[in-house]
Amino acid sequence: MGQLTTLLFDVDGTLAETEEIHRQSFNSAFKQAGLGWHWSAERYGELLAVTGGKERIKHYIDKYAPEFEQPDNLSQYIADLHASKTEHYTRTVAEGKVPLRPGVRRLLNEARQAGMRLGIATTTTPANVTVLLEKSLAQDSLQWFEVIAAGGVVPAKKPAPDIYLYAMQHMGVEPDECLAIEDSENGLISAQQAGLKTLVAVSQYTHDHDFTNAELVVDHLGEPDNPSHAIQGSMNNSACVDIPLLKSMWKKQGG
Ligand code: XBP
Ligand code: MG
Repeated sequence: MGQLTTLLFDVDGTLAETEEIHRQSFNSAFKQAGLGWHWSAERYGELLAVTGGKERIKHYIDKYAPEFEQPDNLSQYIADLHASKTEHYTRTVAEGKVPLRPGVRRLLNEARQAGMRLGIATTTTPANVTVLLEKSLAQDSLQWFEVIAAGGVVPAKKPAPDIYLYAMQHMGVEPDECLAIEDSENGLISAQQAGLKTLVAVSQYTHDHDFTNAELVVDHLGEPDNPSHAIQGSMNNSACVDIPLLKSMWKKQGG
């Protein structure tokens, strides 16, 4: 009988409500470039269906900016615009004012104390992960994760399974000893296509996403004084998402 040895965490929307900062950073980059583009929260919620900031900008141009005079080297233009956005984003997060979501720090510490292995599988740019972990979690927290699989290290971003497969390959673990923690429909699809049992903590931009196939969907990972609530599946009488709950969920799903 195997056991649950490894937790794989998504970043944006899962560790912290960072998508709103991404949105503001995109808008700052557009303004700095003299573009009259502004992504409202509503528009951004739609655009999040496309993962990856560069892919998202290209999708926006194709769908919403037909008047945009495309430069000869559009992909370089987008890459430069995205690099500017990443500068805005990392500068904001580096101020250390981005709080982790409820239960994230607690669960990570519980997992470490239980000797579990930790990895990250995210679509976002690596620099965004570094600054969030160092400034919002702990200065040395990059070392807590055996792999930080981020952004363009794989050919296809979520919902493709690539980033989770990459993370497991680099950790030398099999899907049946892992569990993924996500916030979005694309993330759920990616993790499940990689063969992973998945817990979803719904986030600010994913309340209307389809999580039908998720083993457990909660409002957040919870704290003893701020309990989680199951939106789908059962909390097994746990007040918050803790290691025993993850292990029982994992077993129930044929772990
Ligand atoms: C979320 C994403 C990212 C961010 C923006 O990643 O899809 O594209 O929205 O970051 P995840 P970049 O939920 O997998 O962490 O602009 O660096 O892509
Ligand atoms: Mg996410």
